[in-house]
Amino acid sequence: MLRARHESKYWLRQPLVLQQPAARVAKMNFMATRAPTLPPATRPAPDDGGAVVLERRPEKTPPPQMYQVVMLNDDYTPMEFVIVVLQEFFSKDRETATRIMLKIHLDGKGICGVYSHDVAATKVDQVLDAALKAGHPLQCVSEPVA
Ligand code: TYC
Repeated sequence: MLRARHESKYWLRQPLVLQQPAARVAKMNFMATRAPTLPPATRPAPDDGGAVVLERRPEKTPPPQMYQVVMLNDDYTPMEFVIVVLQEFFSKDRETATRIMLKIHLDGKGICGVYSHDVAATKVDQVLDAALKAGHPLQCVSEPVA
């Protein structure tokens, strides 16, 4: 049977902009009576019973491995040179530098500071470079902190 346009069940399918003003209003009124549909992303899957799946959060990044710069004793490097090196490259005040130097002198080695890998390597380079230039056999190494 041939129906008038407004009787057709397809009349609402036309794009809203193409419809006559009265049809647009009728469609808007009609839509206002419908329950809003959820967007697909938030609509629960039909067969999951509304279950919520929590995603496992990735593990926290572990703190970076730290390295201690250890200075070694020898019989030739002057105490004063070691104190100045500790002040200059390890930012120690005179008193702390003297205490560390004496500890190294007595124990054979001592920790100058703890740093990230690259910073520790740079400190070692600076000490060895200064010792070499001054003609002292002062040695130091960097080692991972347990
Ligand atoms: N033992 C050295 C001396 O008697 C002093 C010294 C201290 C050298 C610490 C090295 O890392 C060192 N002159």
